[in-house]
Amino acid sequence: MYTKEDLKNTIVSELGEYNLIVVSNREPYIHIMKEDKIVVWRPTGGAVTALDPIMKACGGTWIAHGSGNGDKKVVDRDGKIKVPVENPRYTLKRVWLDKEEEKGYYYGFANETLWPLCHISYTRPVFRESDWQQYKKVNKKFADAVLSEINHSDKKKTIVWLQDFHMALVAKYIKEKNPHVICAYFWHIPWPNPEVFRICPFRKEIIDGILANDMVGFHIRYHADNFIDTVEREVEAKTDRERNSIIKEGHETLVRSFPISVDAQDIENQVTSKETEERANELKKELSLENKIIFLGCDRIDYTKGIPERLIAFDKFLDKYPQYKEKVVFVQIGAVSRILLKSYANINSEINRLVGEINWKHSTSEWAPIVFSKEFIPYKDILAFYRISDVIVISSLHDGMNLVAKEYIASKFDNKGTVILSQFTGSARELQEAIFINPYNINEFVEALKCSIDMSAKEKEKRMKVLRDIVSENNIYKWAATVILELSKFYLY
Ligand code: GDG
Repeated sequence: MYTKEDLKNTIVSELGEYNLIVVSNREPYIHIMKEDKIVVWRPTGGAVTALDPIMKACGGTWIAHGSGNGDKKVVDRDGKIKVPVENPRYTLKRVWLDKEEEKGYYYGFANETLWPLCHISYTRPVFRESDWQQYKKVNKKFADAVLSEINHSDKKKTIVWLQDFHMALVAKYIKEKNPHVICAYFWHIPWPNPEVFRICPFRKEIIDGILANDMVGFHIRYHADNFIDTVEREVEAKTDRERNSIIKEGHETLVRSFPISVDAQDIENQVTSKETEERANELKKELSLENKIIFLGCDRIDYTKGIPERLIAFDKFLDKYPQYKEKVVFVQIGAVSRILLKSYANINSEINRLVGEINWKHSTSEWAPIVFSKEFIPYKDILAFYRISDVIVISSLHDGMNLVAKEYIASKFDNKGTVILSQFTGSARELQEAIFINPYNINEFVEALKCSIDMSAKEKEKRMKVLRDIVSENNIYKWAATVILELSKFYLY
């Protein structure tokens, strides 16, 4: 199994002295004011969950939007703080955005344009010129924050590692001022085919911005190929399918796939701790889950995650197999996100309505079929829920990877537990021992729920063992090392 020490050794042997700068919109730690006290939160979201262990292992600087109402109170003059606060391992540098910037760049262009454009879930993207202008302005701000770090970084090699669809133009702005900086970009969501992407009025500038990077990564080969196809269709550039690279105006961008993962060992350690065991027992009692078959859904509340589809399938399952009434419970957890947007307010109302209707329809004096929590839950509690649940249900309509699937597998230290997984997630490519569903096919979904109960204990254990081997072998440290090894090729020139 690849460890954090192996990752450190790989970096030192490949790059020697280095200065790693990660840039993302979301910060890994948020300081929140609560009744005159400042508390630290770990925000929801896949990219942050994946990168924090890497930064803890490698050190460096993480530049992100300071979005907490206590954030300014704890940083130094440069907006910096060492994190994690209790055991500092790297520097978090916060970039401040005003309301107009946040509205246009984050809510508008990132979440109402790029997110629906790249996910095939039939939510129409919105194209506003004003959002695009704010997106460009904020990307410049992030580029300036990076450049100011490089000036201070003496002779070390600098690697800038940009994260996700919020940062499409940052490499371009960096390279305009300092062409020698190595920039890598990881796009955490799907890249659609050219037919879908071509409706975006700003597509050529977006592609130009991305091609300023020396390497661009996607979770799966399919999305990388979609990107190359889009480039071929939209801009004048030479694509090399052998090398999987694109050359534009003499600059080469490698296009690669790196399936992201989790810190499997750390998850297992936390799940098997006394503390999690106790919390798991408490939750079972509090929520009347003792002696029940527990289905679990855990997602940021988002219209791409297929939450209504899974509730409807569960409703139909109870209609078709009433013998399971009072024997099963569906626990749906995960925090509300991007709630200021209409599409997210709508999905929230729809989920609330469905939970209300299904519970009303099937509940008895002793039992309600669905337990629903949309509060932000501490990560320790998420792990406790993984521990007590029999089946994880992942029904995304489209998902770059889906880390919940991998977290759940990593948590099943006793090889008990079953994964129902949408075929439209990136993780479906690796996790072949899951029970696959097409979330749009409700009848098939109902049978998958039934199958996850009926499957023999021996078969479940056999499948979980294989899944656990995959996740522990291809963990987050191996993922980062693979990226670094690819990047290190630049230093050979
Ligand atoms: C994007 C891509 C890709 C959820 N609710 C709470 C909470 N979570 C945590 C989960 C998990 C993370 O959020 C969700 O990760 P996913 O990967 O499932 O999904 P996205 O947020 O959409 O992530 C995705 C990922 O980036 C990484 O590249 O896999 O395809 O869409 O870690 O546990 N965490 C806490 N409270 C909650 O209420 N603490």
